[in-house]
Amino acid sequence: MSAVLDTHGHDDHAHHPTGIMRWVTTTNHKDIGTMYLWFSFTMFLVGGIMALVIRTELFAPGLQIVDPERFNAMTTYHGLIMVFGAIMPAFVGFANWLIPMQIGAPDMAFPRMNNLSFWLLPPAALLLIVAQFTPGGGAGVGWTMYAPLTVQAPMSMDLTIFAVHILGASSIMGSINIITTILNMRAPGMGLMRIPLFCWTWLITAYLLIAVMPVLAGAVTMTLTDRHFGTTFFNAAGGGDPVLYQHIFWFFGHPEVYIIAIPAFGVISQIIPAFARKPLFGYTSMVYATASIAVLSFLVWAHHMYTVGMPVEGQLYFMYATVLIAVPTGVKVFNWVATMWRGSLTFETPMLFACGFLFLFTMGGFTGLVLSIVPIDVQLHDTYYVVAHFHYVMVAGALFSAFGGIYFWLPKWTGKMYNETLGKWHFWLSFIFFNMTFFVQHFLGLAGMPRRIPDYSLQFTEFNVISSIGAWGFGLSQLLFLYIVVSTIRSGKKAADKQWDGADSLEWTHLPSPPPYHSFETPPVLK
Ligand code: CA
Ligand code: CU1
Repeated sequence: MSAVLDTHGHDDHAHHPTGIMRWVTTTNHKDIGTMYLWFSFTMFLVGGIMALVIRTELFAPGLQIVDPERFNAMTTYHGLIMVFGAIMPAFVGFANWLIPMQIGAPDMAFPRMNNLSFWLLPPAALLLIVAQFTPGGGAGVGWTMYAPLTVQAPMSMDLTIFAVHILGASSIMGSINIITTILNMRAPGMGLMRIPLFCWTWLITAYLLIAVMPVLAGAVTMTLTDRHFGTTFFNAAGGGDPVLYQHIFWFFGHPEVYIIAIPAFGVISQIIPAFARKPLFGYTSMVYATASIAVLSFLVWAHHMYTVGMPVEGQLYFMYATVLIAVPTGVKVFNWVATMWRGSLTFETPMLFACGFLFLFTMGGFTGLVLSIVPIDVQLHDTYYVVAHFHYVMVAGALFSAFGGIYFWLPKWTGKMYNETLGKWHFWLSFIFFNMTFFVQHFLGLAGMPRRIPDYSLQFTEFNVISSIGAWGFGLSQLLFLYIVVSTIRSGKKAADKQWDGADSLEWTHLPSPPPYHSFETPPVLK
């Protein structure tokens, strides 16, 4: 008998689970990364269907397909599912796949905890979906779950609170894993200022998550005790204050925006150098700019609540602090453009998504600046302008970055090459339909159409029709993405040994020495 016995005397090979049990019990960072990415895509479709319910109702004034309660539940769970189920897990998937490979570690620091981090997600997602079908329907409280409405919401609110707790626990465990891996498991000789920028962005994001997820947990726990245990944290009649909820929520909520955006910055910072055939411009300033954005993100939360009746000094402080974030963000955009400057640019699908990101995310940043100005925000607060703004940040920012990253690393992950023509189709369809959906919403907001409303006045009809057609186009375009990925896995052509000429920030692991500065030493030349 030649079986390999492990330290407990077990036959290692005999106990290797196969089939579904392989995925349930896996501690391999690549398996877990893959599961995160597929989970994320599934939630993207679920949240997307909810978005299409919203946009279909808004195709015409008057009520056609859903009642107002259902509509409000749709906006709520669309937001929660997209933020916590689709975007965040997508970037944790990238972290699992890339961080160990980029720093030369055999796996994540705590592989079993890594497994648990992932497997907490499906039950939480299930709670958010099942909430729609509980007595009273989904809670139409908005993804921000503002008090005092949450205190009166139906029992689905309790499912939602439990889901948020589970998601938070998962994020915190994932963050502990990422921080420990990056700080302790780098290849010998690899200083922190030599790790690929994607690792830096996740290191910073993980600290943000550990700082703010407990704050969100606190906010929803106080909501829970207000609902069931007679406390009055958010009830003025008992000495509490509903505005307190908003302060706590946005102390989590604003850093959350950067928890989503910063790993997206990391992916873009890996893609652009590869297709410009130049090292990343200003690596050090990128690291410091990212860290500054993270620190500033804790100091601006009340720009979401200018209209609650805060003193003008408070409004001024939060306005100036918010505007300050444009400085490090400008540094990053400058560095990305400078990386492209005089490079030998080519525009394969990952680069198209990176450029789409750069253009549209910057636009979302500018409308954010517009909203940071108090007198303007007082006019635009809770209008479709805000909806347009944050969808430029979330969809054209985070989602386009994730698409770019998937096309960029798919050859490495699967050993197969996707269909470049179809990839470009996916980009252009997404780009055009995204703008068709959301650009017009700026005009709706400026004209005064409120957000989270199932019906609207006649004068808003034309732009809503355009937006709804755009949304269906965008949604259907994502089926093309699914087809591209599945057909790559099943029948894609074999990828080149060094796809993107080895500039995918992972190739250094074939070398005997630690990775060169900026991911690669000499700019690779395309044949
Ligand atoms: Ca309607
Ligand atoms: Cu904010």
